[in-house]
Amino acid sequence: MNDCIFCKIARGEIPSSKVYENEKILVFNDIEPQAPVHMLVIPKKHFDNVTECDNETLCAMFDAMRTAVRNTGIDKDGFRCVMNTGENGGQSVNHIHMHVLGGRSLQWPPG
Ligand code: DGP
Repeated sequence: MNDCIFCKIARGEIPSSKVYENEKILVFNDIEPQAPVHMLVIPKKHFDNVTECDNETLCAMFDAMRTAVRNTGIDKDGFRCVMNTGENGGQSVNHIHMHVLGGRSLQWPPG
């Protein structure tokens, strides 16, 4: 067992506000929401970041994301998916995760 915070969330050792879950993937609400809807999509298996994750898992993440955006209704007006990666990318939790933001108009480019 490792000390990764998202592994602990995936194992249910730390509570989370779940949006969607299947055998491989968990979607839960971000603890510091930056938009009315701000979800995180993670694989239950640990990968540090997108460069280390296998294609099958990435596909499962995108599949779960599509279900989650439909379930929350943000698919209608649009949303944004972001994977912050590494130091320059602003990744603070080293367990691959996809931010899914929606429910308001989002600015571009990010800072
Ligand atoms: P990033 O900076 O891209 O690595 O994003 C990490 C996100 O994870 C950040 O938006 C806050 C969120 N986060 C960190 N710890 C927790 C937690 O314990 N629970 C939940 N729900 N979100 C967390």
